[in-house]
Order: sequence, then structure tokens, then C-alpha cells
Amino acid sequence: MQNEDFLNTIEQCLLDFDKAAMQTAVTRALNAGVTPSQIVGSIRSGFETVSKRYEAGEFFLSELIMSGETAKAAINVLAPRFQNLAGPDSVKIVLGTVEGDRHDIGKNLVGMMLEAGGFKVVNLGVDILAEDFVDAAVDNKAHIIGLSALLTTTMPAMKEVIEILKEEGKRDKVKVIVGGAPVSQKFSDDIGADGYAPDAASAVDLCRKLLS
Ligand code: B1M
Repeated sequence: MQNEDFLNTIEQCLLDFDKAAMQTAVTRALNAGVTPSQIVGSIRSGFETVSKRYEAGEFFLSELIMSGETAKAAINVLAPRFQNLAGPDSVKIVLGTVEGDRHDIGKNLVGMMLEAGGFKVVNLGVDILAEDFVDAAVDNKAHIIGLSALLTTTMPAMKEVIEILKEEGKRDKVKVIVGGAPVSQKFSDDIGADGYAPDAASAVDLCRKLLS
């Protein structure tokens, strides 16, 4: 089987909501030398189809939920391949999905990749209030706050974090990075964030660049 066949199978498992087949497909793909990044790419591509079908009224919320669970089954197989290289002196990143938003698959992938890149990740979870990001950054002496949003309606909550940091005179103490499907470099610039990353691997590069 070619890499492309493995990736097509993974995408199809997502569209079939077949968790067991997904785990088998991901395991086989990894054993054949397909990289975790390629696998994440095929999951994202599958989600694009889910997304289009949802927008066309062919899929409903239940299908969004099932596709999310199928992706999590894949990530459970991938997770052990991302070795956590964080140590006691690692740079700390407070990471979470902003208030009103419960999407966490991409955010958790970003967290896994950051840990594999040697960063210490404090993963706050989903639906996190702006002030809680700031408090967590202070409590953990974090160097970076990482904000994820998947809904256009929750993107303004990212700006709120930056506003609170400014109001409290802490803006120069911590870098803020943003990401998630509807987020862009322009949005990042507009709200005064320190950087935007389109995917998990570039989030690691961005954090390294911001600290260098
Ligand atoms: Co939701 N959902 N959803 N959903 N969902 C979207 C986002 C949507 C585009 C689907 C659609 O309509 N076509 C749409 C948003 C439309 C909009 O805002 N304009 C939508 C909607 C409408 C909703 C609900 C409102 C549906 C409803 O209730 N009627 C609801 C909202 C709930 C809430 O959050 N309050 C809802 C719920 C859900 C589920 C819970 C069922 C489920 C999420 C399960 C979970 O996360 N545990 C779900 C899913 C699965 C999706 C889609 C299909 C897939 C999201 C995903 O996981 N992608 C999504 C459509 C889509 O994205 N194409 C959709 C895979 C993931 C690997 O990619 O998250 O983009 P992504 O992460 C990437 C990059 O963006 C980046 O790196 C990651 C890895 O490469 N990245 C960062 C992410 N965060 C980063 C942070 C960084 C840097 C990079 O720095 C800190």
C-alpha cells in the first residue's frame, strides 16, 4: 500500500465514524512509515468534508460529535508517538480554547506537539474565561499564552485576553499566540497578538521564534 492509500483509508474512517477501523488504520499507517503530521493532515481533510456536509444540511450535530470522537480515537493512537520532552526548566505555555468554544481536537494536537518540542504545556481545557488565561499565566510564570478558537463568534474572546493583559500592565511579560481554523495572520495583527500559527507544527516554530 502507498502512503496515499493509508491516508485515504484514515479519511474514510472519519467519514464512516468507525473508531475501531480508525485505530487499526492509524496503527498500520504509522508502522508503514507514514508520519503523524501526514495523518493529522488526512484527519483535517476528512473534517473539511464533514464540515461541507454539515453546511449542506446532509450532516447534523450528531455527525459532528461522532466525527470528533473518531478523530480522538486516532489521536489516542498517535499520542504515544509524540514523546513529551518537557523538563523542569522548560519554557511554559498556558494553552486553552477561549470562552464559549468547546472545540479541543486541534488545540490538544498543538499541546502534544509543543511538549514534543520541549515546552511545558499547562492545558487549561475548553471554554476558558479571558481572566482565567491571565491568572493561569501569572500563577505558572508562563512565557506564552496560546489561544485556540474554532468559532467565528468566539474569536473576539482572544482580543479580550490581550486587553486584560494591557489593563493589568502585564502585556510585556507574556507573549500571546493565536490559532484555529477561522483565525488568520491578519486577525492576529488586528488584535495585537504576537503571532499566529496555521497548524500544530508551525505553532512550535512560532514559539521558538518568539523566544529567540
Ligand atoms: Co463544530 N463547528 N460546532 N464541532 N466543528 C466547526 C468549527 C464549523 C466550521 C463546522 C461548520 O459549520 N462547517 C462550525 C463553525 C462555523 C463558524 O464559526 N463560522 C461549527 C459549529 C457551528 C459548531 C456548533 C455551533 C454546532 C451546533 O451546536 N449547532 C457547536 C459549537 C459548540 C461550542 O464550541 N460551543 C459545535 C460543536 C462541535 C463538536 C463538539 C460536535 C465537535 C468538536 C469536538 C471536539 O473538539 N472535542 C465539532 C467539530 C468536530 C467540528 C469540525 C467538523 C472539525 C473541528 C476539528 O476538530 N478539526 C469543524 C469544521 C472544520 O474545522 N473544518 C467544526 C480538526 C483539527 C485538527 O483542526 O481544530 O482547525 P483545527 O486545529 C488545527 C489548526 O487550526 C491549528 O492546529 C491544529 C492542528 O493542525 N490550531 C492552532 C488550532 N488551535 C490552535 C492554537 C494555536 C496554533 C494553532 O496556538 C495557540
